Amino acid sequence: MSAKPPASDPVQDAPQVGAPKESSVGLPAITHALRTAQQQMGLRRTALTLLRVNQHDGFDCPGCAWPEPGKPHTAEFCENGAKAVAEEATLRRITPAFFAEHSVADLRERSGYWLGQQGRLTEPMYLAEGATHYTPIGWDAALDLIAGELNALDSPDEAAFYTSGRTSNEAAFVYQLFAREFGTNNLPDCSNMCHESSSYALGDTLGIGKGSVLLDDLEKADLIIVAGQNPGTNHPRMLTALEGAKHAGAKIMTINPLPEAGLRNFHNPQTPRGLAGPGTDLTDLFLQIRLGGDQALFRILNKLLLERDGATDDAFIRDHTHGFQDFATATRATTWDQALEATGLTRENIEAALELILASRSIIVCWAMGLTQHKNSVPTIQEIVNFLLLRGNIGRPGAGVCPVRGHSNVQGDRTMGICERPTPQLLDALEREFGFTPPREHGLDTVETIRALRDGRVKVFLAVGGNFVSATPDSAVTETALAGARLTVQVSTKLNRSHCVTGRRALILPTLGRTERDRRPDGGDQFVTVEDSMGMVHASRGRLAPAGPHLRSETAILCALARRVLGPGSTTPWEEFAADYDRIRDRIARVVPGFDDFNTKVARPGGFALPHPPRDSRTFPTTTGKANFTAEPLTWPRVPEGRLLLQTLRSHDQYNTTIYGLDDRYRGIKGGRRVVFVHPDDARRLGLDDGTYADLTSEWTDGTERTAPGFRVVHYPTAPGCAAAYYPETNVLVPLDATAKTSNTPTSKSIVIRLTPTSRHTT
Ligand SMILES: Nc1nc2c(c(=O)[nH]1)N[C@H]1C(S)=C(S)[C@@H](COP(=O)(O)OP(=O)(O)OC[C@H]3O[C@@H](n4cnc5c(=O)[nH]c(N)nc54)[C@H](O)[C@@H]3O)O[C@H]1N2
Ligand SMILES: Nc1nc2c(c(=O)[nH]1)N[C@H]1C(S)=C(S)[C@@H](COP(=O)(O)OP(=O)(O)OC[C@H]3O[C@@H](n4cnc5c(=O)[nH]c(N)nc54)[C@H](O)[C@@H]3O)O[C@H]1N2
Ligand SMILES: [Mo]
Repeated sequence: MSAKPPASDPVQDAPQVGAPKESSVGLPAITHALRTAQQQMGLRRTALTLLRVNQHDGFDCPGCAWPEPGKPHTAEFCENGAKAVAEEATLRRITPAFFAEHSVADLRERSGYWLGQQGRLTEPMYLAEGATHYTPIGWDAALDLIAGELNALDSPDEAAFYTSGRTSNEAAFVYQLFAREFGTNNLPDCSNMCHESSSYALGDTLGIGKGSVLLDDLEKADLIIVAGQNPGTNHPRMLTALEGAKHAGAKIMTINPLPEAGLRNFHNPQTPRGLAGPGTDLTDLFLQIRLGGDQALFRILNKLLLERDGATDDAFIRDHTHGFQDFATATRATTWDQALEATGLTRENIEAALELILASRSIIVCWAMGLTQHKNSVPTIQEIVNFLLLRGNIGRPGAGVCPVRGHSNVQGDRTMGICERPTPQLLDALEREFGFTPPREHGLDTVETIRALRDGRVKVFLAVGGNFVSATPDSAVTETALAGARLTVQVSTKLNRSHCVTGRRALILPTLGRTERDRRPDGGDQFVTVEDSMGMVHASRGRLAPAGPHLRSETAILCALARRVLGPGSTTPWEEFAADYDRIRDRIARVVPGFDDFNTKVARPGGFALPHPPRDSRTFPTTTGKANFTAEPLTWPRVPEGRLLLQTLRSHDQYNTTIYGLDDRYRGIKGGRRVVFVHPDDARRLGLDDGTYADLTSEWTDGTERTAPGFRVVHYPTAPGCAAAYYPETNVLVPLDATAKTSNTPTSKSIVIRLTPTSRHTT
């Protein structure tokens, strides 16, 4: 099998368009998974690696955060998990010769797809000020250079420490400890762009910003509502759980502007019926909602429930909640006109939903980015909490909130203290345990970090994982902002645009991935731990030989850096931590609630569940001591005449900014990514035939405009008035200041755009 990367940039963005699929997975998914895996890893490595995914003695899939069942299937991975593994376990390598051949200017012209296809980073590389090429640098020199820059800052707050959600608990814990001992809470992370709205909404109402259901609950539910999520692509193993729930008698309601194939019919590749039979129809009721209309939908449903005799759980409301009267008053004032305008649904649709709800005792609501990346995201999720509280659907089997997390350890990173707004409890515990005074003022989130870079307030930027310049909004603004930094440092497994758009000086520090063996200095193996979307913590052990002899684990890199930056003044045993992660876990056990006896508990196959007071005992650690009803003003996006509302979403062939390929099989797209999905009626009104090209221009409230050129128009059954195109190509359209109320998450799912026909066809 060839493990050679493509030499020239293969992105011929000439999408071919076929009919969208009506069902998902089945044999084609297995074929695709194995083909990609073999291209990157070869046959033997493919078999060896994929059988270790999500097993008790194996590694946690670096794909999504969906939990593993108590007894994993022998092949407990999905098509997209296999692609994530192949992307990391690839045999392709980037060596210093590659950087000698390609200048940074050259790399900046390449597509993200091409950069990723070049393989694993293998040696620390340095871009000196004014240099055109990266050159090799030793680990000691690299770490000295960072320490020199950090210690030369006027204030620790002139540094920002970004985290993407693949980092292990151990690395995350030492990272936040290092940043705080250094003196800053500037710990922006990908969560700021992802489930931050969920964390705010759930924290204020239930007292804990995490989901309240476990995997078993799905089979106990009478109704599962999947809103703003495309699990067929982004959490494929969730389809198996939904299928199990269906077979146990649950109904499924889907709320989405797009008819996503994965939620229609599922061919489970692990059953004969799924492989050869008719598959399982998942969705019982599909509500094709307008973008940003979910707050209004849940508000009108709540009103209808309030009006229906016996539809609410009055004992639960009395004993466990606060703020019911204000909520009820605001909700009763909601009108059908508001609900119909905001949602684009019919009264019959909504009444059908109500009937399904009334027939269901136990209800779970699942959601992802379709709900979190709008201006009204926090009130929307709070409205869902209101909806669940009304019928006592929190803290009993088969019921609850299920925000489905993205990155495989994004939830764990937060639990470990990666957060720009740490709780006083965390800071007190760090102070007690490590004997230093942590900074108390809040730090910068992702959007604020970009502003601070732009304004020269942040001068050193360090990222553990991720692809900051491509994942963040307002690409042109962000790239200029980063270019002003004195030093940018990327701890990474793979090459991406954040290595090409840099500060005046830049470093690439290559690190081990999940799949690789992590050796202690004494020769034994180390393992790390992760937390899934449902608060289960378990071990992850890589088995593959590292991609090169110079790679270091994230934890080892961060401990060595901390030692150099903080010097002998730090009494934290950084060397001991790097040499034996058990020592880090001992400290986590003393600092983070729920981790007592961590080393013993994590040794159990399958790990352990973290406490969740609302789920476990209907206790709500909120300011009122009860679950809080809320009464936020009802809002939805307004779109001027002749404009559309654009959502930016993922294709089936990408992992965030990592592009696996140029197809989006379920939506019928092949060989290109610059497509814009438009309802045929809107397209006709705008004079855009299917197959023509258009420039997308976003219009922001301050009068500024941003354009992404050359998108092929695809007539597609999306909700009228709403368009869709892929991220990150469209991030250039999202204004930096377009963020959700309270959570400050970029509103990547509701951007007002106009489409201008063009003959241009950008490749
Ligand atoms: N293979 C793969 N897996 C992944 C990822 C990946 O890129 N690739 N990314 C990971 C990460 S970090 C995350 S956060 C998750 C993301 O998982 P998802 O949230 O499923 O990802 P998106 O592609 O952004 O899809 C958003 C979905 O919400 C719908 N939607 C958009 N706006 C609205 C709205 O206003 N209302 C409603 N009701 N629906 C709406 C869209 O039509 C789409 O179906 O997946 C994780 N898993
Ligand atoms: N327009 C728009 N923008 C969005 C979104 C959207 O829906 N629309 N979604 C947002 C969401 S939900 C998220 S989570 C963010 C994602 O933002 P990020 O997490 O910053 O981006 P990724 O593309 O996941 O990062 C991929 C890179 O991570 C590195 N990497 C992979 N594995 C490892 C590892 O094990 N260790 C280390 N150190 N590095 C590793 C590789 O170098 C790879 O190139 O993007 C956000 N941006
Ligand atoms: Mo995410």
